[in-house]
Amino acid sequence: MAITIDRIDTWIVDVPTIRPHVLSMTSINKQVMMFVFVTCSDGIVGVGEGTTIGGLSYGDESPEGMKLAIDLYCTPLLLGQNATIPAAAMALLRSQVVGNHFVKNALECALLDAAAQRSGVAMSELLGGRLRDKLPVLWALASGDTNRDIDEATQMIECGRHNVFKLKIGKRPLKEDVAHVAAIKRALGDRASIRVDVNQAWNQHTATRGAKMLADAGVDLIEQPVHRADRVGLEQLTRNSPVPIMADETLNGPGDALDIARHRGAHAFSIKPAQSGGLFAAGQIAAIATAGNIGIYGGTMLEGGIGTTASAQLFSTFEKLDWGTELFAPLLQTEDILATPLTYSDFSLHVPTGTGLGVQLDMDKVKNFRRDGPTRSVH
Ligand code: MUC
Ligand code: MG
Repeated sequence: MAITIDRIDTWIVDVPTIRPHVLSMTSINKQVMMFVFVTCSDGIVGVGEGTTIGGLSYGDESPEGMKLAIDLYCTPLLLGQNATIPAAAMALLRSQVVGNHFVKNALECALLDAAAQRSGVAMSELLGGRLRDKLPVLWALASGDTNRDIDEATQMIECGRHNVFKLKIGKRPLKEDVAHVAAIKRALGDRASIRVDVNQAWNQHTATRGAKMLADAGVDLIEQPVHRADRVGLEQLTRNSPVPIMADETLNGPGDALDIARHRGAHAFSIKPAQSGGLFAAGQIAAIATAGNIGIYGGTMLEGGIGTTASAQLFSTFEKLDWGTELFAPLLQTEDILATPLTYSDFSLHVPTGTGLGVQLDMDKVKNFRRDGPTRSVH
């Protein structure tokens, strides 16, 4: 008898951050995670996560909206489907649900987690096979305060956790932002690589000036300087900037990747499974980047332990990982909601080796942080 998808539960969980995280478009003090649990008829439960930044201020989907989309539209489609063929379940979902990339990614992760547990392998093996056990991981300096950022970075370097830093800029006038970046680079010197993420805040003129000023300040990479819709602007910058340009918010799936690659519209791609519409879609972006000779970077939506591990499982299969990863976000939360926290050392994240995702949620902690709602048990 076929093993079927028997039940799907969604929870919203709020965990505070260790400090404010300030981006050009919003500041956050907590991270909101939507967890989806897919229970199969053989008793195996797969889990996935849908997380974004600042409700709807970063992208088109919010955790609350993801929950609603799954409860109302995806669950009725998936119940009773064969749980052993995640690709078929996802094809059905894609045929009936437009967009909703974060939702698709969370469900695909849960289906793959369950399938990999059932097969007794790590999720990376269903995604093509693991090529590395450790992923280089940077830290984002985004407290909004230059001295606090310098202290934070110094501590990270000294304890061997991170020596690459991404500075979130774009909120302040250009000159102030560049002074902030230059002060941090001066303080850290050759001990660290400094990159910036503008989160779409600049127009073309500011971006052109900013790229030159940031080059003089010693910055190694500029992420998404202009609005996500301004592909032509990104392409022009890529042609002229003295610092490599990375695409992030403009990259919402393999179609975007192909379009950008065709026009040589970026030097690097920040690959995010949620933004891409799933783990396999993110893998397809990596293939397009490789074919187009575009640098690869493992991005994050500041997911907690589940989403971060899913991304790590995928990124571990990448042949090229030119710019490393930013899978640091569980460390930004005050409480780790995994039964065994992920290991960060040697400036790297260790990819879990157990079956499925290879990590388990600490359900007591998760229940503690869970928003009020139906208290049906998932285990
Ligand atoms: C983004 O804009 O890349 C990743 C790191 C961080 O601080 O924010 C996220 C999203
Ligand atoms: Mg970014």
